[in-house]
Amino acid sequence: MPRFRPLLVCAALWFLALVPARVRAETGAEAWLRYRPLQEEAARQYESLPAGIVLLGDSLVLRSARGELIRGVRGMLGRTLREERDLPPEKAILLGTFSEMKALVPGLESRNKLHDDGFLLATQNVHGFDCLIVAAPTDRGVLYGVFALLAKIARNESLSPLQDIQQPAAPLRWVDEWDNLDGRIERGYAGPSIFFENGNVRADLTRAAEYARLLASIGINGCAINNVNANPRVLENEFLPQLARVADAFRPWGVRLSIAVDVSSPQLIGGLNTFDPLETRVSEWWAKKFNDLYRLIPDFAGVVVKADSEGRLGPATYGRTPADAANVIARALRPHGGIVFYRAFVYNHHLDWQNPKHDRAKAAYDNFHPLDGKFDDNVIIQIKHGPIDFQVREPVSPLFGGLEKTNEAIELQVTQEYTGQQWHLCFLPPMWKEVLDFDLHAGDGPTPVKDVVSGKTFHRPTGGFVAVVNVGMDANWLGHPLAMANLFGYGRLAWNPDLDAKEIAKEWTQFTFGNDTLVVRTISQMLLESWHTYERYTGPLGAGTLTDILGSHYGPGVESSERNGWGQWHRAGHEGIGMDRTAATGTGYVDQYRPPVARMYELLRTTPDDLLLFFHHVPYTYILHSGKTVIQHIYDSHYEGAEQAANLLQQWQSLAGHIDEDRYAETLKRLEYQAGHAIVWRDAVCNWFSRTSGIVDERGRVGHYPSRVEAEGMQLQGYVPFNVLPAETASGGQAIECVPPARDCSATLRFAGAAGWYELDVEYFDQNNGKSKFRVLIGDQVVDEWIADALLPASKPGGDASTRRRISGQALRPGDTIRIEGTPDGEEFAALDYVEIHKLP
Ligand code: GCV
Repeated sequence: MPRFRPLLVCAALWFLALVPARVRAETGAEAWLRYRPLQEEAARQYESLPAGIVLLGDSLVLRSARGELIRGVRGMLGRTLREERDLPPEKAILLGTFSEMKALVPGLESRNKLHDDGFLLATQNVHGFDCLIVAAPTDRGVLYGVFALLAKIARNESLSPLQDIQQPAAPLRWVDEWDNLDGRIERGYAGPSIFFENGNVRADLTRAAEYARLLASIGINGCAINNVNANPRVLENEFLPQLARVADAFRPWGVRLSIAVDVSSPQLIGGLNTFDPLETRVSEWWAKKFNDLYRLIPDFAGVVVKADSEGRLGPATYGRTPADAANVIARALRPHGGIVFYRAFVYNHHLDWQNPKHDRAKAAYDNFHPLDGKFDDNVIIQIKHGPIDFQVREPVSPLFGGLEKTNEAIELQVTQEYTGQQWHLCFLPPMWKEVLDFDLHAGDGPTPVKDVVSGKTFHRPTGGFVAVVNVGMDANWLGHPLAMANLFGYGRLAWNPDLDAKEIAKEWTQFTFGNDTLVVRTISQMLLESWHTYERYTGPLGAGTLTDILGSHYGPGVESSERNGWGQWHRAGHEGIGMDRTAATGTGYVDQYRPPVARMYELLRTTPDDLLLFFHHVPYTYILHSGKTVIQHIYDSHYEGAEQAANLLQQWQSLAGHIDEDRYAETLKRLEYQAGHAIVWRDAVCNWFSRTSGIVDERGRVGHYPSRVEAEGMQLQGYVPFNVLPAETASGGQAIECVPPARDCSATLRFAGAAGWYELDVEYFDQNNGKSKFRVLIGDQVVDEWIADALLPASKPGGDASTRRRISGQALRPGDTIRIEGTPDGEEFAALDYVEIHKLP
C-alpha cells in the first residue's frame, strides 16, 4: 500500500488544482473597501513602498487619512506602515495639506493648481529621498487622495513614478436618505435605518460612521439623513443634540451632516400661528433655530426642502413662491455657511386626467423657470433627472436648461424604487451617463447636463450632484449584493461625470470581488446589460415603468397609471398608446426644451424609439425606426428581456467557486427570483396589451404557454379558485388559495408527457403577511418543500407577490401524479398560480 501513497497525493493535489479554492464567506459589509491581500506577483511591485508615514498637520480627517492608509496597506500588502512624527532619514509617505507641506516641499501648491476637494499624488525628492506625497488644499482632499492611492494598489497599478491630479467636477456631492424617525425608510429595501429607531437617533451609530467612511471613499461630502417628507421634530430643541451625535460620527470622514426640514416648522413646532416665509416672525424663528443648531454642530451643511408636493405644506399656502420659502431658510443659514437644497419636485397630484392638456411633466419647469434669478446664492435647486419620477427611462428634465441665474443640482436615485427594488439587478450608471451627457443646447457650443449642474455652463458659484440612497441595517447595505455598484457608480460620476460606465463597472467589480479575470469580465458584463434588460421586460419605448404606481411601485400594474390625478399617464387604450406632449397637438411640454431639442422631440420622425411614447400618442401599428410595429416591439422586447434575465442567472452560475460562498448564494437567490419575476412581468404586460389592442403576437407566444398547467385546472382538495386583480398579474387571471379554516390543501395534476428528465417551475404567491408552507410530491415521494417567507412588497396575491420555485432534475413518466400541498399562515393562503413542466436536454 505505501507505494501508492505518492500517487494518491498527486491525484488529490491535481483534483484540488482543478476545483477553484473555496473562498471564505463575506457579508458584503466592507463593500468596495475590502483590502484583500494581493497576489504575490502583484504585491512585488510595491516592495519599494516607503515604510514610514508622516502626517503633516492634525485633524480628525487627517488622522482618518493616515489610519486608512495604514489599514489598506496592511490588508493588501501585509505591512504595517510606521507612524513617524518627523521626516525620517529615509524615504517616506507624506500626507498633508499644501499649506502644511509648504515648508518641506516648497512650490508644491503653485505647481499643481487645485481647489476644493482635489488632490495630488506624486513621487518627489524630499531632502534627498524619493517620497510619496498625498497633498491637497483641504484635509478632505488629503483623505480622498489616500483612498485614490489605495485604489491604485487594489487594481495593481504602478506607483512609480506617480503624478496624478484629481479634481471633483462639482463642489456639492451629496446623498439623501429617506429615513423616518421611527426607523422605517421610505423606498428603502435593505432593512431599517442606520440612523434612527423608535423616534430617536440610534444609541449605537457604528454603522453611520462606517457609512461615512464608504461615502468618503467615493468623494461624497454631504449626507441628509432623514426623509424629505420631513418630520418637524428633527428641529425641536431636544432633538438637536441627537443630530449632533450623527455629525460626530460623520466628521472624521469629511461628510457634513444635513437634514430635511418641513417649511411649516415655525408653526408646527415653533408655536407661531403662521409659517408664511415673508413674515418677520417666521424669518426670526429660522434664524434663531439655526443659531441654536450651529452652536451644537458648527460644520452643519444645510438643509433639504420638499414643499408643496405630494401633500406637503409649502409657501403656496400663503400665495408665496418657492423662492420666498427657500430664501427665508437660506438667509438664516448664510451666516453659518449653510446651504438649502430646494427640490424642484413640486407638482399637483390631483390633475384632471380627462384634460388632454394637463401634464405632470411640465410642473417643475412651470414652477421654477419663472423664478430664475430670484433664489439666493446659497440655494441650489435640486432637480430629478427626468420630469416624472425615476422611471426606467425618461428624457432629461428641461428645467436643467431653464435656470441660468440659479444654482442647480441633479437628483439621481440609487435606491431602485422603480427599477426592481434591489430584488432585480439594475446597474444605473449607463442610464445616468446618458442623462449627464445629454446636450441641452442651452448656450454656445455643447452644454451637457453635467456641465450645467457643475455650475460651468452658466458660471454659477456652486452646484452638484445628489442621490437618494436609502442604505439600511442589512449587512451589505442595499440588500442585493450587486446593488452597491450603483452607489459606487454614483460617487464616481459625481466626482468625474466623464468616466465611462464600463470602467466604473470594472473598477467596482475589482474592488468588490477581486481581480480574477473571469469574475471581472462576467460581473462587469452583467452589470452593463442589466438596465436594458430591466427596461425590456418592464417599460417599453419611454412609456414609463408599467408598474403599480398607486402602491408598491414594484410589480406590473399597467392600468394603475391611468384615470387618476397622479399624472404618470401613458394613455394606453384600444387604439394606441403614448402621451402627446408635442406643441402642435399635445400638452406643449416639448417647448420647455431649447429649440434644437424641442424640434427633435416634436416630430415623430426625429424622436428616438426609446422615448417615442413619452412624447407621442401613436397607434399600435405605428412603425418604429427599427421597422417593427409598436405592438410587436412591446411583445418582442418583453420576451427578449425575460430571456436576458435568465441569461444573467446563467452568467452568475458560471462563477460558482470563484466567489465566496455567501455572496455567491445570496446573489444566486436574487437572480433566480429575478428570472422568474421577469416572466411574470412579461406575461402581465403582453397579455394586457394583447387584450387591450386586440392585436395578436405575430410570433404566437402571448397567451400560449404549452408547458403550463393552470392551478385552477388541477384536481383540487381544499384549494379554491379566485380571480386575481388586476387579472393580467396571474396566468389566466385566476389562481387558487387555501382559505382557513382549510389547513392542508392540495392541487394535483397527472403528467401526460413522454418519460424523461424534467424541471418543474411552480408559480406561487409569496406575501409579507404570512409564511405558508409548500410541498411537492411526485407520486408519494416528496421532491421539494419550502416556506414562502421572502419579504416582497406584497400583502395580497398579484404581480408583486408572484414567485417561482424551480425544481430541477425530476424523472417523470406518463401517468405520474404531481401534487402540490399548501399550508396557509397568517393572511397568506398558500396561493398557487400554475406549474410549468420543461423537458431537460
Ligand atoms: C419621499 C416619489 C416617491 C415618494 C418620494 C417622492 C419624492 O413620489 O414615490 O416616496 O417621497 O418621490 O421624491 O419626494
